[in-house]
Amino acid sequence: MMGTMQSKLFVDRPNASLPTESIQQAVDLFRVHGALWIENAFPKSTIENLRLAYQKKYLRLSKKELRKRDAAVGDQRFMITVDIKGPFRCPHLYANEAVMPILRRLLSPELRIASFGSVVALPGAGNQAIHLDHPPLFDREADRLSAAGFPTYALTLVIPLVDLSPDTGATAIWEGSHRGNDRFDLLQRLMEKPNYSSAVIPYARQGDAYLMDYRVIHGGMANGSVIPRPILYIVYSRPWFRDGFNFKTQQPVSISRKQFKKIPKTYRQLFE
Ligand SMILES: O=C(O)CCC(=O)C(=O)O
Repeated sequence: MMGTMQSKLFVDRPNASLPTESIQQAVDLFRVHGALWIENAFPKSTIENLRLAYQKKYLRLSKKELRKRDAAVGDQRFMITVDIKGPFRCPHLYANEAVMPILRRLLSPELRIASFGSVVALPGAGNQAIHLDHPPLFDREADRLSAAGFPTYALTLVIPLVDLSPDTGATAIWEGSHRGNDRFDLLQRLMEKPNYSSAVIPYARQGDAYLMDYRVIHGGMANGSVIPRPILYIVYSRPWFRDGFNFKTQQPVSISRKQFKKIPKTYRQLFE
């Protein structure tokens, strides 16, 4: 039996800032669990518009084209960098009023967007291999152990563009696996023999989002429905972090000079 996600925050009004106590509560939950489901962060209509734009631009690409872009991240599952323009260039999306204060406290007021894109699980996609999004920052085992309780250096904001359900699947997350000395043993066991009994799955609706520490063990679940399941992701990080692991050939962020100039000055630092 998979558990329900303990780490959850409800936003009363989408795109609105939260009281200080709620921000602190969210930060504390994330630090403990390495994940946080944020309900009602965005207006549903905004997400539906993004879904339509995404469908028009990216779901037209053939599997051959996607493979040429080096985008496969599993069986029938593709990672596509999204051009930051039109509805994707919306400050409520990348600098959301409810989410941003939580991120600033977790990462630093100097945080940056390390990558901005999407993962789409097509109908029939199987379970993704259970994984970490980035290898440990330190190679030597002794250094890894010293780093086991470090604060987060990067995290992913996942924004599902469709309602997630047991049919469409969602992301299975091993809460608490971002820290502790036994996380690598757990990962190895799960990679060798996938077992979801200790995972939690946020069946998020359009308008919800979930945060995952870059160190948390997770994996996309099968899509047994007849519709594609696109999720947008925005990875926020401390300013010194560069993701050379996931983006050897694909661009982490795609924004033209013209579009960058349209970003309000207060948010430009996020993209620098
Ligand atoms: O498809 C999903 O739900 C998650 C995808 C994912 O975790 C990844 O590609 O790293």
